[in-house]
Amino acid sequence: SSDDLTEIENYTVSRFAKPNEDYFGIAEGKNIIKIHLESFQSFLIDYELNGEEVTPFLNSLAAGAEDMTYFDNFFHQTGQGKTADAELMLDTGLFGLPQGSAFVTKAQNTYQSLPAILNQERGHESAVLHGDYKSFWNRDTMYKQLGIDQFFDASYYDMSEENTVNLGLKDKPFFEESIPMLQSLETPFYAHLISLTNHYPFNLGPEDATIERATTGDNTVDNYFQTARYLDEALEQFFADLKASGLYEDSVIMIYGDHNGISENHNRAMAEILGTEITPHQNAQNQRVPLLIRVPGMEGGVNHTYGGEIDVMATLLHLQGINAKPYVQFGTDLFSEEHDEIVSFRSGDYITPAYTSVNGVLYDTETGEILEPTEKTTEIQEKVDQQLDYSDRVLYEDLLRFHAIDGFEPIEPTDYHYGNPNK
Ligand code: GP9
Ligand code: MN
Repeated sequence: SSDDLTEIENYTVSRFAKPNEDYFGIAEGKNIIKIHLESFQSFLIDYELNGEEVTPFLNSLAAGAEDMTYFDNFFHQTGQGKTADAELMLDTGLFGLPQGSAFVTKAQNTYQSLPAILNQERGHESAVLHGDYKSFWNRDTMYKQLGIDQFFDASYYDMSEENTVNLGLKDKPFFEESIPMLQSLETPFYAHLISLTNHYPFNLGPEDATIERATTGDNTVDNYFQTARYLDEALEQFFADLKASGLYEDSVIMIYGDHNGISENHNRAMAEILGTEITPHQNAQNQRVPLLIRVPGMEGGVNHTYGGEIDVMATLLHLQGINAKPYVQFGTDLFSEEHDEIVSFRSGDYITPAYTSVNGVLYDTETGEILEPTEKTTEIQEKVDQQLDYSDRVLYEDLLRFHAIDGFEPIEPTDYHYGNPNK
């Protein structure tokens, strides 16, 4: 009911983290190029396999090249919806559901999404680019609900057999063929490129493999390094192409890993890879995924702030000089002094700079030592439960229907069409 909305709105307003003055509006009117690194975990950054860097290009970015800011304590917060949950969090500031995927079951809801806000407040044209067909994961329906202007799906790409592996289009042709599509957008634009090759089962033909497989004997883990390297090379070429096309200079570039690629079923092999036993505490640490942001005019470097996918929307809004406060969303700006460093996992587990909680067992985040609960940690757990519960209620009760925001026009899904005119 609208009373529920009022309660939740009071909560999001009270939790609002006010923008950092140094960065508020620093990217106003700039393009945003958002790059989704499929199944990419942060342990790959600076990891050496047989003395060789796996992802040399991403490593250079993580070290501050191209003025990138690298968040090395950033976590995915996805549930069963995986990719779709990551997309949902980044574009709405709402958590995925405890079961199933909101992209499938809540694709008729009302949303007040990042692409729509950017469009209305700053004139951004929004686009998603991805090498699978549009109905996969119900994207075509959900994207209309999110107000995404253009959806360049597989029908816009060369999907010939030599161009595809795992779930769809290979990353190299994907990024290469995406350049003219980006150039066709009105500026400023908000473009979301979703990579695909680094996806389970991480197959890659010998013609594309430029690093040896690992040798743990676990196929999934052993393959993972080859597809991660392939993605790294695709990305390096994409940066070069963005520069050559003139799109690079005036764009915010944001890169993120959507979720883990290696599940707990592979703990034995992962222990060998990381040289440490995969305890529940260690497994929680392994849910780090990279977040890198390059903002023209902002100096790069490593930022150790704890945060997660839910925080990206508020961060991007503030960089554009749009106050996140009126929106019912559950993240806080990563650059804000008041940013909340409690990272809620979808399971109700959590991680903070001091504590890691898994299945009700409390650990010291730094050392992994088991700790006794305190008043403080009970309070953190309550906050985590509250946040997830409120977010779920927004989705289950479709509460944003009742949420009027001054100056924000509700999204009209029938205004959006994704047919490829050339097909
Ligand atoms: C589907 C792709 C993968 O197009 O984005 O989804 P996932 O299996 O990672 O949820
Ligand atoms: Mn995914």
